[in-house]
Amino acid sequence: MGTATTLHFASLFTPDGWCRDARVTVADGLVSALAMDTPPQPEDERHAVGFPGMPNLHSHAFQRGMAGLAEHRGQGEDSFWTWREAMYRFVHALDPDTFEAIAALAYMEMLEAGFTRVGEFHYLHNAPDGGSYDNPARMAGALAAAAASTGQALTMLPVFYAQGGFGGITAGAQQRRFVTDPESYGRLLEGARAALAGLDDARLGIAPHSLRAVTPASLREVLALAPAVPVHIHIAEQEREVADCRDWSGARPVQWLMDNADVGADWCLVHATHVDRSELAAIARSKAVVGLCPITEANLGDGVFPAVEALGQGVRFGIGSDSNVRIDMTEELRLLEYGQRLIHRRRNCLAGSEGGSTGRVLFERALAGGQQALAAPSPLGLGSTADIVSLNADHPSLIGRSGDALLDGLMFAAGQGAIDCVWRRGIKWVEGGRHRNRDAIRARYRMTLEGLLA
Ligand code: NGQ
Ligand code: ZN
Repeated sequence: MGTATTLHFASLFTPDGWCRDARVTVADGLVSALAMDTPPQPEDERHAVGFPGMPNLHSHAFQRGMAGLAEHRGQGEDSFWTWREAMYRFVHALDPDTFEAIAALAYMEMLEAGFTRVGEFHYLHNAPDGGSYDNPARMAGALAAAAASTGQALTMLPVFYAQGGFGGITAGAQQRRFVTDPESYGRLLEGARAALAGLDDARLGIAPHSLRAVTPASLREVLALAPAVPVHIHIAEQEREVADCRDWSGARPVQWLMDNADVGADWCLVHATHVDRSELAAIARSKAVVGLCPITEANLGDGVFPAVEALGQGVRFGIGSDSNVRIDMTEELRLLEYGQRLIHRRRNCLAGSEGGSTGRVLFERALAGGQQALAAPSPLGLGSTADIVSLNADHPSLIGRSGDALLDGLMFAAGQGAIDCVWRRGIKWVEGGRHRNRDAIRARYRMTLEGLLA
């Protein structure tokens, strides 16, 4: 047993609400005692405001390396689909080493942003010629290494990708690094499990890429390979995808999924942007989590998720940084609310009942949804990993605030700049807003990008 340390927070936000004078004792990375209304003891490390780290339920870490590189007009109209072409070109150049260097930067920035677990929707499995690496989980291993060197907790979601589009269209040359069949996918899962074996708090799930990329039969086979683990899928992100799904099946994507798979609380429907009322009701009944990625959905021109209707129906949600064009927890939640304000021309759209704080509702819902979707330990529970964020209470946008007004101030005024320390499994990886390995991780990233973009 290592020695225990105790953190004292004048204000601590927990899933049960705000607590004053909270002492959190951490032993071997886990919360071993929690006491409220207790003044600080001389040996305590003192902080003003703390809250649980936020899960980031959807990331493609490598896309951090192309952030901002697809913001100029091409020929004709730019869209999600033209962005995807640029992404495919970038992906082609990556190898295990460059992949790891980019992921390390992304995972470090996630910690600095207050994200203490990432759901990595990982599909870059194969070598550039489309053949499997000697170890089929070679690239998954690179992600595990990035998680280890940054302290980030990882829920690895190896992706199953079988076809280029609805109706059995063969995957194109640009997609060959993603493709497996159900049998080789089974080996990949085994390899990924081995890659995670030495990593603290890692979880493994599965991820059929999208209804576009799987056949009904292969989807069933893959779901049967790994029962009782998180299942993540991209769904109904683009209007063209909805139209193609209807042409193929007669049903909208979410409707098709609900009719053809046993969608329950272990599922995460990523985006689910284009859903109608009955689809929202079905998602609510299923207890599945919707994985919202507001910054990426804005960047890619996907559309706006009907969040007011969804929350009204009791749909669960979490947030993800997806393309990692920006890595900012507060910005994701703020943009989720602002999209609704712009559409409905009202304020505090997602605050719930009268008197509700928008910052608090967004924060606590995303915390619960992210935890569920990533099979994460309960935030700040006894015996859970000590994954905690503290704020710099001297930030101008936080001065004089207490309780929910701190979350409103963080989300709408201060932004990520107010984050002071981040503990992951009891280790203070971020202090004064800086990750302890920032210089080395940035230096490696710089060399990597200079090589890739040369
Ligand atoms: C992805 N990203 O897998 O990275 C996708 C693009 C696709 C988003 N959907 C590729 N945001 O969906 O076919
Ligand atoms: Zn995605």
